[in-house]
Amino acid sequence: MTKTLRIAVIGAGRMGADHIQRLNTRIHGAEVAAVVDVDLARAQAAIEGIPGAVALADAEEALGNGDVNAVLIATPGFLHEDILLKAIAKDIPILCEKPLTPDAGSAWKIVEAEEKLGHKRIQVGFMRRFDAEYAALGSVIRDGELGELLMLHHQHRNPTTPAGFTNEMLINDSVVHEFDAVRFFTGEEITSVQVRLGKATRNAPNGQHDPQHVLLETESGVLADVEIYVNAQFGYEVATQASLETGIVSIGNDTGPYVRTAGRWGGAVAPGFEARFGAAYDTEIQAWVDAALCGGIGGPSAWDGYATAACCEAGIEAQRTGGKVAVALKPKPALYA
Ligand code: ISE
Repeated sequence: MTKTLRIAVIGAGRMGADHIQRLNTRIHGAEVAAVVDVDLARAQAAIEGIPGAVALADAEEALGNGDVNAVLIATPGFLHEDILLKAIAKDIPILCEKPLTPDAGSAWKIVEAEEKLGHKRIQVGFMRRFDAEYAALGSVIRDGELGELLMLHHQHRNPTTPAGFTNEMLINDSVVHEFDAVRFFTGEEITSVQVRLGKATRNAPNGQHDPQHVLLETESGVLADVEIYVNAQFGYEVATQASLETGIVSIGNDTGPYVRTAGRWGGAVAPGFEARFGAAYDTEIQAWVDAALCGGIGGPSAWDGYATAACCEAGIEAQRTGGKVAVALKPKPALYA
């Protein structure tokens, strides 16, 4: 059994750089062996100070490197399919940032390829499942101490969007997290998605309608709404309020410390997802490494990636048509039962 994961990190952008830093400083049992980026200078900058790591411009070359025995994919979602299929063919542990792929057809190809392998190799980067408050709310719901879960209300706010962030990405790059969160909290699949476009901010770039209101329904009829607002200017905020039969539970609103001083009171607003979910990312990546060293995965699977991709596809149609769009899922393969 491998004692150390020697990881090729594909993509040295914002998320990739954050993972490289965490792998190099805080994660046990893993090392960065290679960093791949189409911008070779960016890959070279990312490996500075990491002994034995190489910088490459081609993912296939990294996967063929004898020193690499695992891969972390942190490129934009539309580039995932090709790298995933190549990594599955190598039968090595894979951590794939969300979305697995942006649409159901390509995500299903990944599920089929992994099913053919006969064991799970892909963990999908839904880090919120590893956030302490998310985990606590999940336990409250599962334990049933406040009765049945009836509704979920989500607020997902980003300060601004990077260049190239399309209107569709509000759904398949941002709300994809809530698709997974709703499935995580309810233990059910999502059956329909509706998107309403109301009054838009003047701070959104051309082509983006922001904010949007997304309404989901699950198998047992739990309703979940999401305010996705990605040019909210003030900071990064991800919060959820759950309505149960005998109580209301809120998470994600308060970031300590809470200060009272001359003329003002209050807490802090996180500037971005690295700060808000830093601890969750650390826990997520350590869980992946620990499980991968034992031949498994330690979090959301390719099925979760496929099911959320199907929600994204429905969400984008709903964005376009304004209608309520059913989520069509193929039967779940036995590997993910
Ligand atoms: C980004 O890719 C993330 O994953 C963040 O968690 C999310 O808040 C943001 O909207 C996405 O663009």
